[in-house]
Amino acid sequence: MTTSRQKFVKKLHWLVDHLKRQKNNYAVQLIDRTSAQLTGVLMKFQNPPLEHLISKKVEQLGPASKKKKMMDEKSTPPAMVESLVSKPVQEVVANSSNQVPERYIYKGEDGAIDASFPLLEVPVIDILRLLNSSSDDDELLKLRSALASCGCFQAINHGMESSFLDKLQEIAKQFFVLPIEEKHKYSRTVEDLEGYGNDSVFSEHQILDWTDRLYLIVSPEDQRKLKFWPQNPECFREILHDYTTKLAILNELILKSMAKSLNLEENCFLNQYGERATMFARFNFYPPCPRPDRTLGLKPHADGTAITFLLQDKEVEGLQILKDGQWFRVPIIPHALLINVGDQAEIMSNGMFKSPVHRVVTNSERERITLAVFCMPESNNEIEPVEGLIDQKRPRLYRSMKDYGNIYFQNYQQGKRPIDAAKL
Ligand SMILES: O=C(O)CCC(=O)C(=O)O
Repeated sequence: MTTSRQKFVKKLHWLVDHLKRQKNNYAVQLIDRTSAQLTGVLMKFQNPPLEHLISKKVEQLGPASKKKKMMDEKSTPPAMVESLVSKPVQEVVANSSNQVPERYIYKGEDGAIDASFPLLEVPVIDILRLLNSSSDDDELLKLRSALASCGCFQAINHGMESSFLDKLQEIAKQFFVLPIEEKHKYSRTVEDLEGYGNDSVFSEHQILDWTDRLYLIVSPEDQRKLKFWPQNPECFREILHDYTTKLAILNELILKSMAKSLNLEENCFLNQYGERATMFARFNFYPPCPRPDRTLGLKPHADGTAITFLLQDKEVEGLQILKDGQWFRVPIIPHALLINVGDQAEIMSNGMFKSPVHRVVTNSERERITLAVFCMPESNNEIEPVEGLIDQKRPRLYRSMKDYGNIYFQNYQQGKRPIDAAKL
């Protein structure tokens, strides 16, 4: 096996060099990606039908010149989301006798992994007061300063009963503790980002997150793929629908308040959303981990959203935010929603609001369950810094762009900070 693989890698290197000499960068990208995928296949299946895989892949790719033409026509590369899906961590745990496989171990790239960093003072904002506030109200000033400094706040008095949020936590837990076969009915596939599962694997060196997820498109409603929405527990769909309907209202209120806090017309951010704004829900399950000092539940990232709502676990901490170059723990306030801005709000606000980099650490004692809901403008809508926030003192920092979600995905997978691609 090693010999065929070495031969294959050598051939690919030759091909990549050859294409580089011809300056065919797009073909190089495709080949690099294909090489990573095939390496993943080799790792997954001990006895790979190698030649068959290569010829099939080459057939799928077609001549590089044809792909190049497609790219020129669309001006962005066609989605390159093919990848392998890694095994759910719950299954790794079940088979690993308290060992963490090498693929989950960080080698120090993200600094010390430590669950005892200081607590961040995340501002607490009363949503009811925000709703009734005039432009110089304290709550609006607090919102502005929270989003300009740490990029997030804890929302209380948001209109959702504690018992309802408990129910939401409960259905998440009921889903993740189902038998493996039952959960696999909702498994994501290589083509779909949605469903139950884990990281896509793009390269053999990729370090995996110690988490299992259930990822679902919620809006626009006609885009929902119900085959991924659990029917067990029975009330799952109804409760998630109720929750996200309430969040859509809250999202609108927050966007209006953000505009008001900057003395702008209240719809200026909302207007960039479009009729068919997108909402995704992601249930995160972090099993206890025997090596919390070397493993991350979720690698550092900022969100590609405009607004993200996080329902934290009521008892188990894990989220950390990077502020002024230092990691801080995010405190738990039971039944509060942790709301943060994402890259698209940073762009629309011309950098006034900061999309925070965050990560999740694990612990060896207890599992942790959270629910993140990601809200963003319709992908066909152009987003850009609001006019009222551009002047001589504060020049425009970001370009106009459509489909930031796709730009985000492409950059994130290459380990780059996606918002850098939007900077002028
Ligand atoms: O689970 C958490 O605390 C954070 C989740 C998160 O950042 C995400 O799902 O993108």
